[in-house]
Amino acid sequence: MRKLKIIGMPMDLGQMRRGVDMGPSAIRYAGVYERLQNLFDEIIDEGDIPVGRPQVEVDPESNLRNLPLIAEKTELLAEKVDQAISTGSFPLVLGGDHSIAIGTLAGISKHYKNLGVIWYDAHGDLNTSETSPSGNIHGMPLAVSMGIGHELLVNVGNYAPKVKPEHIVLIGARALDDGEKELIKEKGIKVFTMHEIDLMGMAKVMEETIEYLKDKTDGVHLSLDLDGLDPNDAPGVGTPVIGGISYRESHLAMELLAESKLVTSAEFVEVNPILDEKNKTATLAVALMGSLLGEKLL
Ligand code: HAR
Ligand code: MN
Ligand code: MN
Ligand code: MN
Repeated sequence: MRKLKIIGMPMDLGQMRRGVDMGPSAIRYAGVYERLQNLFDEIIDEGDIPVGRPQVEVDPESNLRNLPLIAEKTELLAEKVDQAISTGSFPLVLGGDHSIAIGTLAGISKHYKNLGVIWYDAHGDLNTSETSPSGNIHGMPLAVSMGIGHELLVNVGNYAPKVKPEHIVLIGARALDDGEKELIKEKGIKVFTMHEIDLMGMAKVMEETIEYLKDKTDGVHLSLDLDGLDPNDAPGVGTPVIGGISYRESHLAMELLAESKLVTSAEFVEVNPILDEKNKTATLAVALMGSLLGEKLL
């Protein structure tokens, strides 16, 4: 029996622009349940993790914004995601800014010895408090999940690391900070920047991604930041970067992942309905979920 659990994580604490907390609502409003209904025997919408509306505060020591709150709330998400997997469901997490991935990965990774992660994003999200230009934790979750970063974040779920550098693939990168570039080189992380996507085409990029992960991982998490797509297709994001992955390339990527049957969990993050045009970005997210989870054109 194929089961799906939808988990909303309305958290906007990892960055400065409000509105991304409404992402889960916008995605539900765009019809996520209806779109996926026929692809599963059972879909349970777990509702949203209670995040609350605290003041933005900067930790004086580490310069990290909302540090203790993000650690506390991602812990709640980790528990929910863990439960979903324990009950045999595919967890689909709706963000929220990308800092939620700290919780998602903490909930998932304990179920896999060698979890693969596909990070579909304009950014690397590989900063630490030392390399971050902003102090925004949504620029850090991938480093945190490798065990690099503030201990409060690294130890969410009470274990670290969640993922090994050789099990990560970045797709769509085009705005990497210097410290992130260094970390990528130091750890030998596989990256398909926009340059490779232009040069090789998305079909080849996905073929190589799947080939790279399939034998060495026992599960693969897709962490899809909508800003990986071009802002023309996905305008409702807090940190748009021009020159991104197209609507069609993204559908192809999702379709090839569906065909590979590798993906065991997913999250769609950074949908900001305040910045969007008539819920275009949430609607796009739902369409991509359809392709990822097995919808066919014919
Ligand atoms: N790299 C920049 C920083 O650390 C910008 C991060 C931007 N954001 C995201 N994550 N949306 O992918 O602040
Ligand atoms: Mn049904
Ligand atoms: Mn991101
Ligand atoms: Mn991003």
